[in-house]
Amino acid sequence: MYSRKEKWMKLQDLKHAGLKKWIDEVAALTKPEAIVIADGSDAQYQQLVDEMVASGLATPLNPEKKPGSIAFFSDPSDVARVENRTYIAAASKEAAGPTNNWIDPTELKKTMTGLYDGCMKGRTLYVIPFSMGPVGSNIAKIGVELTDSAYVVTNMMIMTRVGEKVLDVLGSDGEYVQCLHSVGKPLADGESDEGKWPCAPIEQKYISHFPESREIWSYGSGYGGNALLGKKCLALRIASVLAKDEGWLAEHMLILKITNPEGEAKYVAAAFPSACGKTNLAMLVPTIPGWKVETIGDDIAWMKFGADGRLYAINPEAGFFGVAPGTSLDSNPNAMYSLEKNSIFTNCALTEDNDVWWEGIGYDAPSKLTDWKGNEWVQDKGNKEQAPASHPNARFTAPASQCPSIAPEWEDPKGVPIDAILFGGRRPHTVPLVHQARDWNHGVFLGSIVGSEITAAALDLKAGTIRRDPFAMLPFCGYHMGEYFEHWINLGKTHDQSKMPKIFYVNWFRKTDDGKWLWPGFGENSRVLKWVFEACAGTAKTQDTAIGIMPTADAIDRPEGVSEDDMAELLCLDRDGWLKEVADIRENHYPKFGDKLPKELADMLDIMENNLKAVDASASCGSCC
Ligand code: OXD
Ligand code: MN
Repeated sequence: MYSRKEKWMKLQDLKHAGLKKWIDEVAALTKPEAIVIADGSDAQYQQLVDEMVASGLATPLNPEKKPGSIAFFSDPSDVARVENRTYIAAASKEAAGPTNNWIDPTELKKTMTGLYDGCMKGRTLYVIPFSMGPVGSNIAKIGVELTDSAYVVTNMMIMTRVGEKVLDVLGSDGEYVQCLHSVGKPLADGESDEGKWPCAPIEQKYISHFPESREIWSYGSGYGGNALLGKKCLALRIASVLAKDEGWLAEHMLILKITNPEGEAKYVAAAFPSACGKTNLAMLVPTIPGWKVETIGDDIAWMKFGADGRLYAINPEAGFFGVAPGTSLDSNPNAMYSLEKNSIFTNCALTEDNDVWWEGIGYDAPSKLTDWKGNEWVQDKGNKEQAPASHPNARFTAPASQCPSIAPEWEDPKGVPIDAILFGGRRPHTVPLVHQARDWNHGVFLGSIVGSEITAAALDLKAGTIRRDPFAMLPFCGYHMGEYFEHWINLGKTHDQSKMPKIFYVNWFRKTDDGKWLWPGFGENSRVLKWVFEACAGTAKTQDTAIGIMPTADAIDRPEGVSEDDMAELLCLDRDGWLKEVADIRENHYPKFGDKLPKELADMLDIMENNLKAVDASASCGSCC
């Protein structure tokens, strides 16, 4: 047993007795044919790639167009995170809260142990020691993922710091988060999954988190957030529990650095629900002369208080797992340059000369393509019903170090001091381009009411309705969301608020009544970031309003194509719209959290309502709303 691939580090070389024991237990249960320890070396990465290419699972891309890169095509049923099969198996249902799926942990472990039994027969068990955050940073955490997917190993090698350097920090008894993963679908005797993307049927998929024991067990999916367990599972769901217990924050936030023409820099963290352009904002190219934006991270921020009372953030990841469709040299040139080489593409379309193509890449499809399902695909521009060539959730996995806008300090182990936190979502009406919270609790209130418009009918919601996603954490909080709000409120009570980040709510997605965008977005969002910068520096032109601090009408430079009237509409106080918002929060949103809703937030809602009612209805926003 375990005789294959002996040239890599061996099990007996591991110094950590607890880790060795766990690997032995998992191997005894899952019965792999071999065990390989991921050492993080280029040679091992290349060997895994070569094996996946040889088996037909990976397609090598044209070395002249995408050097060092490969493409994968998943099973058509395994294309995204599966929220309805994602569980927070806390000791009680109450601890998981009303917004998470829950199964009793003992029962869930029993079910999953049954599924794991023998599931790796004929396959290799890979051991991936990884660090979320720069190795050795006091904000970083170590995890070890055991998986039977080489696709997962290569993606984890880009997305996290993997290998011997991590084992060195772990030493002989260091703490780590156990992450167990199998693609599922055990092989029958004599069967091989060469070239196939194995996965289990939906009812056998489980993405399970055991917050008390800090364990992750994932079964049945090989895709993204279900399988790369350092990302959403560890860095958000488990880390949010650690953060609550240890007094810090694990958030679904990008981190960027903005520098003014005088060379002064501020650091901004920003939370938006999925598919609201976090990667684009993190890599924005400013349109205002003299200003510079650099990237620290595009998806997750871990923030801890420093000795000076400020909140310091690291990006726990080392790569980008970005949505490909819509990414182009226009929408996000820095992402396009990041993925030029050494990248992994999943479910993109393939050109005849082995390059990738996706909808919204910025140029027409070449005459013939292979779509993500492996079928020949010829673009039919007149046909709006034509199925896309790449899956809408097709992804690129690219090293962050290849991003031209990456900030030199992106791997600073002590993190960067955060000056501003932004919340936002897709809100075609009501919510202005930007407003600022009056204080910390008001900021927590703004985070708690984040929502985004459903653009196409999804789940049980009708298109056009607002799906609340507080702090953009609803799918990612590992405990009761009411307690999560409380944790944020408590940080404001126990720390010097004058040193804490200022909090803002932004909305790039305002539309006119006939459905046109009021704000151009993308690089032009730098104009809003400039106002945020000035608000942090105390130099912004501001006015106090019923909903918080807002820019004066002339405070934000107008981009080309945005008229004075458009700007007035973007910055108006829509009294009636906000009163409807208050009613929706009161009736439909806050009651979900029951008696765990902090009183401070209920009070904020009352204050906002009273403020709005005191506004003269006829004078609230002239004719624009
Ligand atoms: C992601 C998400 O993939 O938020 O980052 O869904
Ligand atoms: Mn995300």
